[in-house]
Amino acid sequence: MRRAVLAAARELGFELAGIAPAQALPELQAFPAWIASGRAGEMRYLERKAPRADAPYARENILHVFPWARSVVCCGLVYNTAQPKSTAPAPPGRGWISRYAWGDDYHEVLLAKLRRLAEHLRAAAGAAAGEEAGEDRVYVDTGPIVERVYARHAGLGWIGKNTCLIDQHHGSQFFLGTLVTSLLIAADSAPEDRCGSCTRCLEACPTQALQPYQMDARRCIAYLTIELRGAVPEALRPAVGRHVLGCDICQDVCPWNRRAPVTDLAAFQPRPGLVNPDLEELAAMDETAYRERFRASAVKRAKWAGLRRNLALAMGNSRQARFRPRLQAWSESDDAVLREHARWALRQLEPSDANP
Ligand code: B12
Ligand code: SF4
Ligand code: SF4
Repeated sequence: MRRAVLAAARELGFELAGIAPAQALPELQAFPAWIASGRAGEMRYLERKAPRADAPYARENILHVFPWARSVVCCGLVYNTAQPKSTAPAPPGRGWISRYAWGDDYHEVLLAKLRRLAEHLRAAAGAAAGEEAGEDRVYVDTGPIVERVYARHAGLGWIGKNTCLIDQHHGSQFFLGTLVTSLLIAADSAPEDRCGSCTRCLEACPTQALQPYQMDARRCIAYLTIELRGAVPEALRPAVGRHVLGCDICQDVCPWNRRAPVTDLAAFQPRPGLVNPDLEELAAMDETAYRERFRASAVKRAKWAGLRRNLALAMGNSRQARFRPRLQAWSESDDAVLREHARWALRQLEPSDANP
């Protein structure tokens, strides 16, 4: 059954696949303290409670929510494409949308593959046992599972100091998909940590969001530009730089991504204009054009309001006077958050002697 499910995962296009045991894993002991320290920010879904009084958080142990689970099939799908890194020089006034959001929404791409994988597994189990396989669930992001921890124990990679899961051949620019099953399948083992004495990601992070193997998500640009609704804390705005959605810096400086392979999957190839996007071109879209352009795209998670807020910050941080008309228009917007961010951005465009 193990061989059949891993072969099926490869056939479906997953570059990485392995099996973890469905049990509380040692890294998850750090989870309650991470939540209690407030580092999840406003991502309340991470605090989902377990249906057991002695175990506060669902994510502490997969068995809290899936008591029938015996194995976790973890799969990785590369999204890296042959495009410049965020750390490479770009023309002035260009923004950055994270690499993972250039193509189609990854949730749908992976879920379709995982559903087919579950069918393969049921068929293999039925053939082996002469009866129907039991329960299973498939998830990409949204399940009460800390996916990287299970994927590590499924042998897909080690958790780097930047908190990403890294494979020595594929780097870290791959998504994870998870299939929880009641079938018992022989598990893999976790690979060794190959970060060594490197600290590049910790040093390159513009907001100092990282400590080795742990993140303060409240400071991460991915959180600030995608998850956070409302105002971006003023102290962090300059460090957000040109990012309008997500951030790739701690992966782009990682030596394991230097020669990482790229995908030829059509769904993950960049849509036009999203690599080093023109800020004014994005800002000129009305809401209808935005919905049309980002249909079935992960960019939609930031919402129309969030994207415009982020564009205002990136324009201010660019110090390019050509963005003044757009920012002036936004500084009178009915949207209070956009109005305030545009006014902040206009102050960044003032000559430096007036703005020491
Ligand atoms: C919330 C979330 C975020 C948050 C918080 C990120 C974070 N580090 O926790 C924000 C919005 C910031 C974010 C950003 C990104 N995310 Co995200 N995110 C998630 C999500 C939905 C939950 C993660 C979670 O539970 N975090 C809670 C913390 C506690 O978990 P953790 O960092 O994984 O920490 C564990 C380990 O680090 C472990 N640990 C391991 N070793 C050690 C050693 C020590 C000493 C200690 C103390 C702890 C420790 O302890 C923790 C468990 O208790 C997952 C999907 C999922 N369901 O898992 C995707 C996921 C992790 N994200 C993903 C991606 C692609 C990204 C971005 C690259 C997107 C972007 N470019 O903008 C960035 C990467 C930023 C980064 N450096 O991690 C991928 C990661 C793939 C990979 N190869 O690693 C995932 C798996 C989604 C997917 N299905 O593919 N994300
Ligand atoms: S994604 Fe960007 S802001 Fe977040 S930890 Fe990595 S470098 Fe820092
Ligand atoms: S940059 Fe260095 S320390 Fe950071 S994740 Fe990559 S190898 Fe590990």
